[in-house]
Amino acid sequence: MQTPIMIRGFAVFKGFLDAAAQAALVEDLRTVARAAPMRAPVTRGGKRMSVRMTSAGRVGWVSDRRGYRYELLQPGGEAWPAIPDRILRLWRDVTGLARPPDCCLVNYYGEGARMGLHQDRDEGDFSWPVVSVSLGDDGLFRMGGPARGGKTESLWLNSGDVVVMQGDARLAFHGVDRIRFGASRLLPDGGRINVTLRVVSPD
Ligand SMILES: O=C(O)CCC(=O)C(=O)O
Ligand SMILES: [Mn+2]
Repeated sequence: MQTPIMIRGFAVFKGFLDAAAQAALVEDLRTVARAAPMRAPVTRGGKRMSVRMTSAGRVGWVSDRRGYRYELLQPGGEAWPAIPDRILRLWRDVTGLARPPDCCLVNYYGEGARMGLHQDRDEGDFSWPVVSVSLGDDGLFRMGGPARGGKTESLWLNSGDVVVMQGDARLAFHGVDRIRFGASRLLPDGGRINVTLRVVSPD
C-alpha cells in the first residue's frame, strides 16, 4: 500500500487509481446513475446546491427542506442501487476493513459547482473512516479542523486521488472551493465526480 501524505489528519493518497481503474469506475457510476438519477438537492433553507448527487448502497444521503439525512429509499420510492463491486474492493484496499460501507454518495461538480465547508456528521458512529475518491477535473479541496472558522489548508485533488478522513480528521471541516473545469479528459463533457463512502449505522 502506498503511504499517504498527511495534511491536518487527512490521509491523501495521490494517484491511487490509474487511468484504467478511473475509467472503469466511471462506467460503474454511469450504471448507478441510470438506476438512481442525479439530483441537485436543496438545503433546509431552500437553497439549491450546485453539486448534483445520487447514492448507491443500503441507504442514500438526501437533503431537502426537512434537512440532511440518510434514507432507505430514493425520493421516487425505489431502493438505491447496490454499491459496485469495484468500489467495495477499493474501500477494503484502502481501509483494510471487512465491514462494507452503507452509503456510496456520488457527487457531480459541473462548471462553477462547489461545496461549502462542512463536517460529515449525519452518521451514527464517527469511529469508522470516510473514504473519498476524486475522478475527472481537479478540485481545490479545503481542509480545516473540528471547529468552523479555524485555520485551513488547501490542496488540488486530481483524478484518481483518494482521501481518508479518520481519527482527528473524521469530524474536520472540509469543502471544495472550485474545480478546474475541463482540466481532465476522463469525462467527455467535463466536470468532477467525487465518490464518498461511509458507514452510516453503528451496528
Ligand atoms: O467532493 C469532495 O471532494 C468532497 C465531498 C464531500 O465532502 C461530501 O460529499 O461530503
Ligand atoms: Mn464531506
